[in-house]
Amino acid sequence: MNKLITIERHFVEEQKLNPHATGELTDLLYDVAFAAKLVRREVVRAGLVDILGMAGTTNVQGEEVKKLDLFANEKIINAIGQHGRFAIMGSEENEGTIAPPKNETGKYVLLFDPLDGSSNIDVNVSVGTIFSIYRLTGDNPKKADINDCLQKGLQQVAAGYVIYGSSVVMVYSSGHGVHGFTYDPTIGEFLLSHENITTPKKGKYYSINEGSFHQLHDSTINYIDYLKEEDKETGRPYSTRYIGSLVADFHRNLLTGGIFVYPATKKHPNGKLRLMYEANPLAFICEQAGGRATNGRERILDIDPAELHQRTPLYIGSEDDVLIAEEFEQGKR
Ligand code: AHM
Ligand code: MG
Repeated sequence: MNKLITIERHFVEEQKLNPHATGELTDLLYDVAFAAKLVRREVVRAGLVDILGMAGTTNVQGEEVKKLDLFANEKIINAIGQHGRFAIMGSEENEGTIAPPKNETGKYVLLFDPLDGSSNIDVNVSVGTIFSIYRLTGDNPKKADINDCLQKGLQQVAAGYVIYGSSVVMVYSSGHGVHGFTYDPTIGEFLLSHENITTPKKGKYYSINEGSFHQLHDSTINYIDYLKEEDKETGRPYSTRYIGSLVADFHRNLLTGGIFVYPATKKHPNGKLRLMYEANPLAFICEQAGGRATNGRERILDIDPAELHQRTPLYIGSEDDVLIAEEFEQGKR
């Protein structure tokens, strides 16, 4: 029988790879995994909202029923906040930064998107939580401020996501490869199921929202045309896969190979996705798995952020596929 390795055990083993580790990162990752379990509990009951009470109304216990993404945000802030194992946090759902409880503070910065793909919640399609962890830039946690959040993705010490799908899977990297854990609801644990994930150099899927065809620039249209052409040698045409939940689209492509593109469009000149909450953590995971992530011109992890909620175009996935997409984006093809 295979050894059963819980995610907590894995965090501890990874910590041993760093002789200077104090255990603080391990504790914070543990809190993130715990928060994910709380979010999962609600996500799997999402379909019951109609029976138990609509979002925005009062449920049978007399409590206000929250929209699931706001609920997830609150759960994560509370679950992680109660231990104060961070110096400052930022959430896609909060305008400004979030401070730890008084007298509690750690040395890490946590940025997260509590429930990404929210348009899919009501129709039973996969959604996800994405997170990103940085070290403080200075050594006084009491002085943590927005500048600690605005670091290049390159500075991430860990990142990951949880996909609430046909099974619930948490994928993370702390710089020693990418590992995936599947949740076993009968024992309430995430168990190691995907050790050392590497993404294929080239894939057969492309994920772009072609519904926005008339908003796309010619460079993107040319690229899509290229993917649809028949050519045995390069494995074309590619198949389309687009769920509309970044975590789900990314996770599939990570395992099977392929490319996800959310380009700059006429409607979204800077793309739609957020650099700090979506692009950076997934770029970190993707690179750790041997893939590539850029904005079409520049490596995502090299972008110097100016704002917490800044958007970026995103080309992410198998290295060969992203390289070709960049050539189109830059007018070289
Ligand atoms: P959200 O943060 O409001 O959920 O939006 C992010 C989502 C991503 O999960 C997904 O890749 C993208 O928006 C889909 O956008 P579109 O519907 O424009 O294709
Ligand atoms: Mg999002």
